[in-house]
Amino acid sequence: MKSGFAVLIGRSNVGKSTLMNTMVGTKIAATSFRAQMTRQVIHGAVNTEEGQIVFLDTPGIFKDKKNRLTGKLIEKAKEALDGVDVILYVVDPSREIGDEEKYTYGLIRHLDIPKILVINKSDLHREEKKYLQSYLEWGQDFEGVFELSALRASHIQPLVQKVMEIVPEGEAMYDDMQMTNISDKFWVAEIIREKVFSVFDKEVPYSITVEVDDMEDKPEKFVIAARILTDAERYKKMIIGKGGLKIKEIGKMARRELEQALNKKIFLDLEVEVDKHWVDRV
Ligand SMILES: Nc1nc2c(ncn2[C@@H]2O[C@H](COP(=O)(O)OP(=O)(O)O)[C@@H](O)[C@H]2O)c(=O)[nH]1
Ligand SMILES: [Mg+2]
Repeated sequence: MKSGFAVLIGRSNVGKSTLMNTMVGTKIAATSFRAQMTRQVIHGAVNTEEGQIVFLDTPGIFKDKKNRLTGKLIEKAKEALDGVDVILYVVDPSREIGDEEKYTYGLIRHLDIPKILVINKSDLHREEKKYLQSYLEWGQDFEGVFELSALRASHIQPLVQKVMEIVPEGEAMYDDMQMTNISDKFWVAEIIREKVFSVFDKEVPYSITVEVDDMEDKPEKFVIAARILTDAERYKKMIIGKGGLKIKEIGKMARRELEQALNKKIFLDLEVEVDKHWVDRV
C-alpha cells in the first residue's frame, strides 16, 4: 500500500479548501470568497485501491503582515510543510503573479520536496484567465502541471493519480470511518463561521471566531449550543442586527446546511459575545 501527505499551499482564495473537499468527496473545510476563511490545518484522507493520500488544507498566504491573525495563519501554513511528501502549489489564473505570489512561492522553492503546480478555476472564461500563459510558463519549474476546476470537479483524477505515484509505500494514516483530524464541534463551528463570512463584508468576518460548547445527539434532533465571539461591542451589535435579524439569518443558513449534512433536525442555540482575546486561541 502507498501512503503519504500532500499539502495544499497558495494564496488566499485560490481554491485550496474547495479542491480538498472535491478530492475527499465531502465538505470537510469551509470555503469563502473572502480571505482568511481557513484558520487551521485540516486533514482530508482520500483512499483508492493503491493506497491513501492525506491532503493538508492550509490557511492562505495573505499580504497584510501588520495583522496579528495573519501572522499566525502564515506560521501555521509554514508548519504544515514539515514532513510532507508532495506540495500542491495552487494558483488562480485570473490573478496576476505579483509580490504576494512570489512571496508564497518563496516559502517552498528551496524545499527538497516534489512540487506540483495546480492551476485552478479552469471553468472561468478565457478572458478572465488573463495570466494563464504566465502560470503555464512557470510550470516548467514543477514536477507536473494540472489545469482543473475544483468547483466543477473537472480533471481532478489525473492530479490524484499523480500524487499517488509520488507518495511512498506505507500504512494508511486514517481508517475508513475517519477521514479527518477535525472534531465534530470544530466542523460545526466552521460551518457557522462560513455563514458569518457570507452574510457580512468588510471587517466583521476578521473580527470573529465561533466556539461550539455542546452538541447532543438526541433521538429526534441534534441540540447544538454555539457562540460567535467578536472583538468589540459594535461588531456584536452588527452581528445581532436590528431585531436580531442578522443572527437569525446566520442561524438559519447554518441549520439548513447542518440538517442536510447530518440528515437530522437541528436545534441551534446561537449567541454573540464580546471576547477581545479570541485571537490568542487560534
Ligand atoms: N470559478 C471557480 N471558483 C472557484 C473554484 N475553486 C474555488 N473557487 C471559489 O474561490 C473562492 C475561494 O475558495 P476557497 O476554497 O475558500 O479558497 P482558499 O482560500 O484557497 O481555501 C470561493 O468563492 C470558491 O467558490 C473553481 O474551480 N472555479
Ligand atoms: Mg481555505
